[in-house]
Amino acid sequence: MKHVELPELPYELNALEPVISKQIMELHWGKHHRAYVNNFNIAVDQLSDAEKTGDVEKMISLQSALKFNGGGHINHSIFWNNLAPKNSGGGEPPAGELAEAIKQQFGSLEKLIEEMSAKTAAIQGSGWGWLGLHPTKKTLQIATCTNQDPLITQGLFPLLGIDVWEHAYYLQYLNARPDYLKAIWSIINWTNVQERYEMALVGKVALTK
Ligand code: MN3
Repeated sequence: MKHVELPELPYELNALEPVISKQIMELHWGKHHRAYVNNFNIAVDQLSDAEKTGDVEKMISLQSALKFNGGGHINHSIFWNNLAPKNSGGGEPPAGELAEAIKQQFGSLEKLIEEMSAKTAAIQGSGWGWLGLHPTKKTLQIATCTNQDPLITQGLFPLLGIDVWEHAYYLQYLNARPDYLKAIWSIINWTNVQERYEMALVGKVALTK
């Protein structure tokens, strides 16, 4: 049974060039994200079978596959919408409430970018850099997660995620993760981040918008 599905991309595979190549998108969305979706669905079916037979050990053994593949699906679903082609608003600075909050808490958008890039570049191994919202303090926070752990595991609502698994950049940027992190800001869809911010402020987490 299909519990989750691979979302359509909101743009063409080559639309993020030259920052992210068509080939990376074909593999990243078409193969990697598809694998997280398929493997999550398989694990949920297995969990359902284990529940029916009361197989507690099996249920426990499925937890890491559920977290890894479910997290992979959630993170990438957000990521695709966090990006936009340069001719469709990519890189245009945020406006409204989000812009105000960034200015108040970080001093400027440039400062936020600097801090988030540095922390994300420093992730050991594979993971994600995030701008999140603390659900009760309503403050913006920069955080990092390893593997495919979703940001909610750190108690924050995800607003903007940057994938620093090697599959996200290696074909173009080789080992130069900081170069990828410098380039990606020119295709960030701040309108999407602003929408996610407004929803997060009222306690909602959107995955596919
Ligand atoms: Mn990825």
